Amino acid sequence: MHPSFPQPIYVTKPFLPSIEDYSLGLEKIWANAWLTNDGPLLRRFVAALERHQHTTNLSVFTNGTLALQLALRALEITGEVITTPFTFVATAHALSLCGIQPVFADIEPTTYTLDPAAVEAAITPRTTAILAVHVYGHPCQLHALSAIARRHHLRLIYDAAHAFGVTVDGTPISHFGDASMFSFHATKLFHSIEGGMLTFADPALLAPLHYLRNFGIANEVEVNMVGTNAKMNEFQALMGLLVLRHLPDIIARRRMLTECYRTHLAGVPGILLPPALPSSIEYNYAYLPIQVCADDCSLHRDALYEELKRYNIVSRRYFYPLLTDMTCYRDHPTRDPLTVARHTANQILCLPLYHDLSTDEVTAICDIIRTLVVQSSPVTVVPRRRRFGLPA
Ligand code: T4K
Repeated sequence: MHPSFPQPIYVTKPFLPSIEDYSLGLEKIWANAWLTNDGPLLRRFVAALERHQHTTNLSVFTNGTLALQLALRALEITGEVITTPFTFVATAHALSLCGIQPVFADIEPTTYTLDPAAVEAAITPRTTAILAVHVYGHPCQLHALSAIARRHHLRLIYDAAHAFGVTVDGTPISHFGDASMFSFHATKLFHSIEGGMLTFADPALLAPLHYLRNFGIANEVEVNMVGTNAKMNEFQALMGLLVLRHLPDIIARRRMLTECYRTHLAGVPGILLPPALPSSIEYNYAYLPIQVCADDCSLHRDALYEELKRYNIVSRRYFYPLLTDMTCYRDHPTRDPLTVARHTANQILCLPLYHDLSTDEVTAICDIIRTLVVQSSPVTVVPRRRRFGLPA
């Protein structure tokens, strides 16, 4: 049997540039004595992001959640917004905090993104927008969602928290929809410690977003609108600038580790990986989700999650429970039975994936999973028909 890891292997670990490079940047911050409020590093970071994203229609914020709230404010979204229950809670919280009612619709079984048919079925006269999530960096059905939005005169906003670096037919994913929010949190493949970015189709949003993230201040004596404090500081911008330089290496490394997982988990009964994305999509390998199908291997996802912890492997059940099962959304009226989302949330498990992870560690994690699945089989596997009281 494989020994447990001496140190915890977490689901993720932030990529860190060299401490020498960060220290050089700190010296500049010290010399400038300018720590936040549109400082020189922030401006350089924005310029670098504009080059990377091929657009000047972007704005950066102190985190992704505030960025999303301010996108909703700038686009003047009200009423009901259709979104997914299979996401991090911040997606729905951004709506709720803006006084908007989230309406949850079901997802697709392979990419786990919103099912366009479910979105269309959820539209009511109060619907004003769709807030779709490129969960794990998997692009949503961009064309189908955009057609629905056009047909019903709805805004289309993407929570692209996981999707930095993804392109579709060579176009950065930030170019789709009315606005997209990217999270630069430390747990993301690209990060600025904390941070967020909005990209948007209408250049007229640049000015209101600029005001909204800085209390609505226009100048020393003018406050244009009720804004908040969502500014990114110089330390965050410095980290973002340095990590951005390494992005191609980061993605290449994650791709290699993902392929290693795919090779070593192939044929393990009951362990499913999402199918590879079409070649038109340049993926960022943001997460390594597997589905644990107890019907095929007898080991329930939660048992595997607990067993892995005994080996010091700290996987995560992103995104379980469904938002609709959380206390704060439990009493929320939901018309859709959310069959696929519920099934997925009960089977999903995200395995460790980060730059510093070695292929030996990936191989060991896969060996441990294979052993656990095989070990559990003779004791607990009950043929499906017997479990349901049917003759074998
Ligand atoms: N929309 C979506 C779809 C999102 O996934 C998120 C954030 C947002 C919106 C909101 O964006 P932000 O406002 O956060 O920019 C983490 C992150 O905190 C959160 O940003 C992220 N999604 C979510 C999916 O994951 P937790 O509660 O799982 O984080 P935590 O602290 O348990 O960290 C996970 C693992 O990462 C730890 O086990 C160890 C490792 N870790 C973490 C940190 C913070 C490190 O090794 N070093 C670190 O500094 O939420």
